[in-house]
Amino acid sequence: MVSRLDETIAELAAYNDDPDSGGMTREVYTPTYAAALDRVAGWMEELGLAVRLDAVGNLFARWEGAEPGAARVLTGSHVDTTLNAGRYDGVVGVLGAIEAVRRLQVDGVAPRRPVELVAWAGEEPRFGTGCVGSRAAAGALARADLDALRDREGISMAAALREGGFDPDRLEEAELDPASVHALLELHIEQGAVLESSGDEIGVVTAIAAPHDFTLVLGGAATHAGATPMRLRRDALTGAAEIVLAVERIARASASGTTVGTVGVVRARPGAINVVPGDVQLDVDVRDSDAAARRAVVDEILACAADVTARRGLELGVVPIVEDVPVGCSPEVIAAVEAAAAEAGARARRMISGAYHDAMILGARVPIGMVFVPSAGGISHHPDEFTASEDLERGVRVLAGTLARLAA
Ligand code: HGY
Ligand code: MN
Ligand code: MN
Repeated sequence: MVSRLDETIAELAAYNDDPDSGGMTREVYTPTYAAALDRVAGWMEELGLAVRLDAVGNLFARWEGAEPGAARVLTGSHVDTTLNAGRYDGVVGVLGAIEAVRRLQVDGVAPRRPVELVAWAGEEPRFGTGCVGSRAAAGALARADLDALRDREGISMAAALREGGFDPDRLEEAELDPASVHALLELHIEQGAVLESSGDEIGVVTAIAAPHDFTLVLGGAATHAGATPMRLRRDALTGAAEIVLAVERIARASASGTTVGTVGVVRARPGAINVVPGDVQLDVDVRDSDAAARRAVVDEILACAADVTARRGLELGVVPIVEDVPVGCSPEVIAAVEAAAAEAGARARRMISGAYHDAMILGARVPIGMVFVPSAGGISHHPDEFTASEDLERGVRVLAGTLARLAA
């Protein structure tokens, strides 16, 4: 059975800047992203909702409640993707929310509180840091950040905003008043294999792990690969290799047992086969829902990097990228999700989100909750990302039931 949600997910997947790779690339503030967002706005308007774009391109659609002045229930996710990604990450939370509201309307549910759908801009880290749209909404982005945040080509977020028809100087207009939000709810694919391996069907998220990311800059000597004897080298890449392995070792040994550490980006210059690498940059991503454990792991990684570079006669620099705070989900929202899951007859389990989400950013200021549906094989951020139709259907049903409770 192919549901309407399957169809809209498939239609949105056509807005892709890298179709030949077999994966999805749809980065925020690109023309392809703008066209996809416009298609999403069309689906929202079909529900009779008032649609608006804020100053940084967050898309909102409001379903008025019986009490328009009451604090709203926000629900949504993102439709931008990382590189060579899948078609479900974020998209399920935006298109699934549209389906949930459609269902509630068809069932004649009249919410007391306004229910507002949202597609956050830039959840994926095109500019090095993720969740730029929800950070703006949380008042956690300064105007200077828009010039400092840059993508792989060195394009600033401010320039990308202008290119997309937005005005970076109107950033502050995007900030939401926390008092105007009763709760924020995000339906999302799990992106791991906990649900699939346990046979559970719905994840009731209790906390969201947060990233502490930074770039390690190693300076050595770019010399002739043939004429430089091994004992006279200051090879920045061999030093970096020791550190990459240390990130893995230290994260594995973390006291919490839930810390993860990744070096996903290595930039080695000059990048010629016959030159000893003189400059290397490592982008390091360390995450945990336990802030103290994450702190201990980062401190040990930095101490190890200092040892390795001192021993090898290399210079070391550390450039901060982001240090977000892990957040807990609201007990009220967790209870509403569990009640909706029970009503839907779904096997639900409480769990932590290893991935970060826009809900993590807003969670510092408003009550949040998340509903997870299984990812086949635990695969995500990959062309093979997949969630079965019946799992999507169950997620929409639980989301609708949770919205009905929170908006009552
Ligand atoms: O990296 C993350 O956790 C998110 O999927 N962008
Ligand atoms: Mn993602
Ligand atoms: Mn996501």
